[in-house]
Amino acid sequence: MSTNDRPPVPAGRLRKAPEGFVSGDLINEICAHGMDETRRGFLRKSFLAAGAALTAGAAGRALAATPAAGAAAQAAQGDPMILQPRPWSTMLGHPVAFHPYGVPSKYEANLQRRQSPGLTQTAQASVAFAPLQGFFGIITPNGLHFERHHQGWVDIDPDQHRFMINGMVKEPKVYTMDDLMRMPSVSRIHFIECGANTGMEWGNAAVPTVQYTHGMLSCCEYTGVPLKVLLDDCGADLKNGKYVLAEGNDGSSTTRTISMEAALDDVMVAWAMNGEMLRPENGYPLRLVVPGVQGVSWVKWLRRIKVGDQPWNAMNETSAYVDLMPDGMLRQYTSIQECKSVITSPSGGQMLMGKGYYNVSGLAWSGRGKIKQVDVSFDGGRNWRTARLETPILDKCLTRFNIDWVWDGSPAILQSRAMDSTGFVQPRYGQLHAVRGTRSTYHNNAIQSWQVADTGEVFNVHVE
Ligand SMILES: Nc1nc2c(c(=O)[nH]1)N[C@H]1C(S)=C(S)[C@@H](COP(=O)(O)O)O[C@H]1N2
Ligand SMILES: [Mo]
Repeated sequence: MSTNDRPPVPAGRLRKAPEGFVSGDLINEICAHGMDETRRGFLRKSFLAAGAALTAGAAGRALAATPAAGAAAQAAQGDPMILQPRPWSTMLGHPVAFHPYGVPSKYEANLQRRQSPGLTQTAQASVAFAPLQGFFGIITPNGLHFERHHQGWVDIDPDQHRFMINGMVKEPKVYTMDDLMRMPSVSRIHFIECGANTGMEWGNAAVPTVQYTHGMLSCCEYTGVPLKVLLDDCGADLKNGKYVLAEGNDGSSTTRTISMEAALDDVMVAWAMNGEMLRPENGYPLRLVVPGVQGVSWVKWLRRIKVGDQPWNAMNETSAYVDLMPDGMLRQYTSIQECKSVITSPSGGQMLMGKGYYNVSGLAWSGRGKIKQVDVSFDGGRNWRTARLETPILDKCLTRFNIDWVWDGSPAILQSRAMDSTGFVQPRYGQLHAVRGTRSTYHNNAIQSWQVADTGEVFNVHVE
């Protein structure tokens, strides 16, 4: 079905997910024991209660804006919202620069990064998930970028920050921010995904919304200087230097080994995201951008790059960010984030408000290149239709897909399956489990399933 021959059915409406209303205990329980009918019942109740609270409260815009055709029909029936003067059309507006730095509308207050109560966290070693269900297109707004810190975030005075390159180089050098920002810069759009994204879902459908299943994912335009330029500047030994070590300046001193091949390819020493300086939470004033590679290598508050001839086996390369394989061995140095996708609307915790047309929308990405195709199934993987890919379609970048769906009111299971430019196809859980077992935490790129009940409620379910 193309956009031009949409059937003449009433437009379906979507109630937004009331994130943050599900009790932490419930999520803990689901994480520990998986989903069953009792827990599903509790979930349903908490979402219904939250829905009521939302309609009553300030965020009363619980129903998505009615699409144009629906609005026109209402006007014909005498909708006072369009026929009568509205309060805001007869009052003085706010002055310019009322907010010298702009803030979102108060009606969008529900859209926040959130911590999952189901994860063990301390105030510092923690993660806040991005609300993917509320994003449009491919760019993550800076204030909603996911956050992952091993030892809290710091706000470093750029005048006090120094960046060093040493190890197997002709001339070790220390750069100030001014030095770096004078160098030839590039700007590129890339996704960043924590290797632990979707980690809670290895065994069973565990958490209720896409924010918690896939929200350790963001996508920005980064500006910085290619690492290659700096390695050249210091005369790196490219014959014997096979790796670089990136080191952060926070309390965790996060360090990661990166291959020289990647370092000379598209790795950037970046100071900006989405047209402004990095946010402190994301590494201000300097972070490494390692396109296609898991988030832990994107070292924040970057202070040093060391050139060496073998991997360093740092803490985050031996005890964390390693993949537990079925034979009990740990796989080290998995870096590339393989091809993956997820439907963000409708998604878990949302509610379809009646039969009719829905624009099903989601995100696809691959650490190996571009997205070539995304197929969507509405019957749990039996039949597939190809989605529309929105432009731009970039290397190692989120790609937005959309597809038309007319919901007939009966139960459905929605899935998306991405293919990248290498021909790699995103696996089903059954395929992933066959190779990787079920005890891993990291690098879960399996096909996500959302079950739509006949009531319109959408649930996270696990389909092997
Ligand atoms: N210095 C430093 N760099 C770091 C981390 C950290 O704790 N300290 N966390 C890493 C991890 S595990 C991830 S997933 C990404 C998260 O980046 P973000 O917080 O900008 O989303 O940063 C990486 N870089
Ligand atoms: Mo991470």
